[in-house]
Amino acid sequence: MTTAELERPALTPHPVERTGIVDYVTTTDHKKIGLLYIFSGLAFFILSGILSLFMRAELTVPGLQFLDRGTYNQLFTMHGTGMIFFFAAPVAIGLANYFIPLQIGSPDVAFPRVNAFSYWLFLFGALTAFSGFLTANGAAAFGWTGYAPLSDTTWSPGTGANLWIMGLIMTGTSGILGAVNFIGTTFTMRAPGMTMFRLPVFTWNILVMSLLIMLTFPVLTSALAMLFIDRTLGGAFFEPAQGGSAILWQHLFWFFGHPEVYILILPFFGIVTEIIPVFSGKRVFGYRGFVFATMLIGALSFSVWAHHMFTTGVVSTLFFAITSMMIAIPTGVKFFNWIATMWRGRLRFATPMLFSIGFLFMFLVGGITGPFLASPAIDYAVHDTYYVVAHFHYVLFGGSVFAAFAGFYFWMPKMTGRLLSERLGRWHFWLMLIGMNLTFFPMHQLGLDGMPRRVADYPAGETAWTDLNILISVGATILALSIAIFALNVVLSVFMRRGAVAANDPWGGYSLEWWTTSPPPHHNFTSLPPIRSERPVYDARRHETDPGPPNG
Ligand code: HAS
Ligand code: CU
Repeated sequence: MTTAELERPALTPHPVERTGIVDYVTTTDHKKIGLLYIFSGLAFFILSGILSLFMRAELTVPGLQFLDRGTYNQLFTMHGTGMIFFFAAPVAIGLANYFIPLQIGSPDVAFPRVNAFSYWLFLFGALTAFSGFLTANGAAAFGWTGYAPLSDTTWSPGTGANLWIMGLIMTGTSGILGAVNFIGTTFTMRAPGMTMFRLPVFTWNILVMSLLIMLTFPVLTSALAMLFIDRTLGGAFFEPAQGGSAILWQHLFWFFGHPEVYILILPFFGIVTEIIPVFSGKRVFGYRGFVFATMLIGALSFSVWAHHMFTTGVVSTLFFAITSMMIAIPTGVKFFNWIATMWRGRLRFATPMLFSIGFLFMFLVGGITGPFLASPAIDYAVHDTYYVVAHFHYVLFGGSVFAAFAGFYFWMPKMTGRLLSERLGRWHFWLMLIGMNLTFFPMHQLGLDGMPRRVADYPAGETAWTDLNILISVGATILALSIAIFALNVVLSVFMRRGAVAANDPWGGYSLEWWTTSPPPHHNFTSLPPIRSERPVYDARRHETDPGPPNG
């Protein structure tokens, strides 16, 4: 190997290209589109979070104080819709947009114009759904699951529901186009030497996520189209009185909806799998195990949908209980691999690692309540109670959100050229950890005590419920505070440029994004190191300090 091959780009930050708003509107650069996705996703995170604070204000004590029941229904519907469709998936897609081309050594994604189109379709779709709040009857109010017959015109008259359907059809189409792009990019744009089994695990997980999107989003989109026909053209797909089937909606929705929950976690598994090895000073334990476990989770996720429908009485509880519990096996493989990666490593507890470890503990709590819910006998007791709310917030907040923040602290320096403040980052982490547990842990107890989900009020006689609800609202306030600290951190460190200037590789990273400048130039790379393993930058760094035998 020649020294020229090993020559790294200058260690000074790349002069940030001065870009105006117009440039972001017309761009087809995957990095700018990635940033657009990330910042729009974060905006919807804050918006949907504010909706939940209104719900917490209402639920703190019994009696209706601020909201009427109808408004409350709109709030939880748009909270769930916003968090799942407009925040969690888009932020993952944004990070994937930014980092997949970098991680595989490519100048851009396979279809840059389609990529720009996907982003704008997503943004306008999300705004369309939220615009329901501006209509006479308000926004959709039947939950993010849109169950029939609640979503028909008798129960949900008005334009808000139609806007919700249209919005989701748009964001769903955007997701499909995004998935096509990631699959095309990963299969066709890899740098020489970047074989499939040298792909960073994040890229692998996005690939599997994309396959899940390709196979399930069309199902949701079709169901939504059918619902739209029922509502506006006199169709009767989901109207039993006219020969339709309400349960059909649930089958279609959950055939999409259960793989969707893995769409919402696989990218974030990928992020922590990038971070833990770097901050443990070791290579990832069981690389192939991770990849195959991801594939197995993806495949199994198509066979479990009816665990959301146990109490309908029309599904085989035994079959779906067994398949659901089997998912614990590949997930458990990942857990043991994460722990083995840290085992005897030289651990560094910088913020990305703190959030990753927070993820491990919190996701574990949420994951473990999964098999409980997958046991039909238990599910019959706790279905539609706060126990389910506790489960999915531990996996989605404790899992996806913790890992997303791990990713932000890890990659923000690469995207912006500035490191976020570690001090504010630690405040953010600890407050979020405390707030999250105060908010969501008591919900297990509330659920076991029988408090139903999706209600604006509860009886004043249930004093235990009131105590727990007060605790939960205190927790939610702490959570909101922690997010405000993160926002402050971004404003101070990035926008006001107070953060330390990031070198190419501030953490001692392994994958190719750490080879180029922070932020990378328009076409990403001026040179690439030889790619001989899944961590080429680490190999090159080793080679610089110890070049080995000549010509070696
Ligand atoms: Fe879930 C409901 C079952 C993972 C998200 N889930 C939801 C909802 C959401 C959601 C959003 O079977 C509510 C939807 C709504 O609005 O109605 N879930 C599971 C199972 C797993 C699981 C079995 N869920 C997730 C992930 C999510 C997510 C990931 C998003 C990120 N979930 C259910 C069921 C319902 C449900 C029912 C319906 C409830 C109802 O009544 O409505 C698994 O993938 C979890 C696997 C992970 C672990 C932890 C790590 C594994 C280790 C290995 C050893 C563990 C073993 C198990 C051997 C298990 C460490 C030991 C078993 C013991 C019982 C101790
Ligand atoms: Cu499920």
